[in-house]
Amino acid sequence: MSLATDSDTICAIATPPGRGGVGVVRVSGPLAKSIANTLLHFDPNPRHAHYSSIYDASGELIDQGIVIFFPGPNSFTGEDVLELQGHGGSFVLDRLLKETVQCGARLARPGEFSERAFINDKMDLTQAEAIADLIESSSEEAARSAMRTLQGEFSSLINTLGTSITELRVYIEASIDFSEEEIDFLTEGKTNETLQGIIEQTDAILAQAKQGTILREGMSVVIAGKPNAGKSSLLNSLAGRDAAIVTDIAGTTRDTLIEQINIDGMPVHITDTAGLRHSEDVVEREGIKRAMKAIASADRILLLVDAAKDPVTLETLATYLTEIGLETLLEEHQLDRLSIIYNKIDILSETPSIVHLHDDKHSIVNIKLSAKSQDGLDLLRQHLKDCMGYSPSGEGGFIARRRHLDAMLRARSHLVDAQNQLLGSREGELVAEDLKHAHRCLGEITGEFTTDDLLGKIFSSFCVGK
Ligand SMILES: Nc1nc2c(ncn2[C@@H]2O[C@H](COP(=O)(O)OP(=O)(O)O)[C@@H](O)[C@H]2O)c(=O)[nH]1
Ligand SMILES: [Mg+2]
Repeated sequence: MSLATDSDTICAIATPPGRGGVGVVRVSGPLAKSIANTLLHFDPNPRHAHYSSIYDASGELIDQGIVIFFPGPNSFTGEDVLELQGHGGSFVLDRLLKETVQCGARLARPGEFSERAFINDKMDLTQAEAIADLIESSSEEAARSAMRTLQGEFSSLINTLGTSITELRVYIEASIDFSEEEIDFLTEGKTNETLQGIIEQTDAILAQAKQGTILREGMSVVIAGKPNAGKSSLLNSLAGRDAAIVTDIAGTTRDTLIEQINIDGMPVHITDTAGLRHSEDVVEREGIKRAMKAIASADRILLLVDAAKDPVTLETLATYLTEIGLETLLEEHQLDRLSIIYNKIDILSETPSIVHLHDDKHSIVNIKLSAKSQDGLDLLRQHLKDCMGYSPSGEGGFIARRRHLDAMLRARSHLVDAQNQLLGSREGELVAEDLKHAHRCLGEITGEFTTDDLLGKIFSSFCVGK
């Protein structure tokens, strides 16, 4: 770790902007104690909740509230920390903040309190990230999982894996020194067995981490199709409220509209779009442009069609997509993101179903439902979970980020390289080298090995005051 904490004292309003019952100003650094003296006119006891008046430099009363002083290292950041819990009005809090700056503190950057906690070894990087993820979690399941990561469950799995890798490397390096025995030792099955066990352990953590990233990032779904197919009705049914306007007038929806829902804890961002058709109307054309943009980036595209009017099949799909301007979906792998939804089966008195439409090149899921009567919506919900490979874990899941997955995948590929060396060339030194790389990748996850750039990127996405 090369990043060092500076000796500045930092301050920030830790509560959200606006009015609230209580508002908190947080101060961390060497001046925290003298700031307390100046603002409170007395020396607070460590970790004691004082009900106190808070004054400005001229002695005028600014506010009254609870103040707590945490001497380092037993504080959130590991430094001296002062918390001023005043009344939650923006002018009061601004004045408190200004006074702390007058006393020599500077305004904290986003995430700077957490960054200091990390640098002072109060928590590792996954735990610091979990704080931000807990604050931003968009479902109960996500919040629970973030809490587990914050408790260190993810880090402890990574650390255990790292220890196993190091032990194997040390064992291999020790035997390299006895070169006559090296061959015997590398050919005996035990080394490979241990390595195989480590790879399997990595896969198990990877599978859990993948669930964790779904919980954190959620799934983006876009509902697309011709005007009047029932797109807005489907959005409303999934959201459980009348979010979008539904009429039988084609072209009602002209802008994209996003609703956040969750399916068994999986956060889903659903976008309703303007109906796709040729239009001379400027507003509608802009809406269609926005729809295209949403379609381009979605995890899943639901092509909604009126079952009675447009029973699209695999044979007619290409023509149909071209007709509504979605021919780009015919390009390589784009159809993998598409599901065809037959809506309005209530009119045809059909029952809901889910089938795969096959030809020699494609297999596309086809769901029959009714957005109006809500029959078949459960099939759609299950299908969306299946698309992401989401399986709610109940107990024991933890939150993870894409960055963690990337690092784990790189670690895994070094482990596989090590195994290939072991079974192929049998060069002990090369095996040890691969194991070292694998360990390094795991260290990036917990922050044992990181660059200042990466840390800057991670902490700057936090909120101010955290
Ligand atoms: N019978 C029936 N009508 C539906 C269904 N879904 C939507 N509609 C009707 O189709 C019309 C267009 O619906 P809307 O959701 O605005 O379609 P959009 O233009 O694709 O957003 C409205 O009159 C809806 O009430 C359905 O499942 N069954
Ligand atoms: Mg609509």
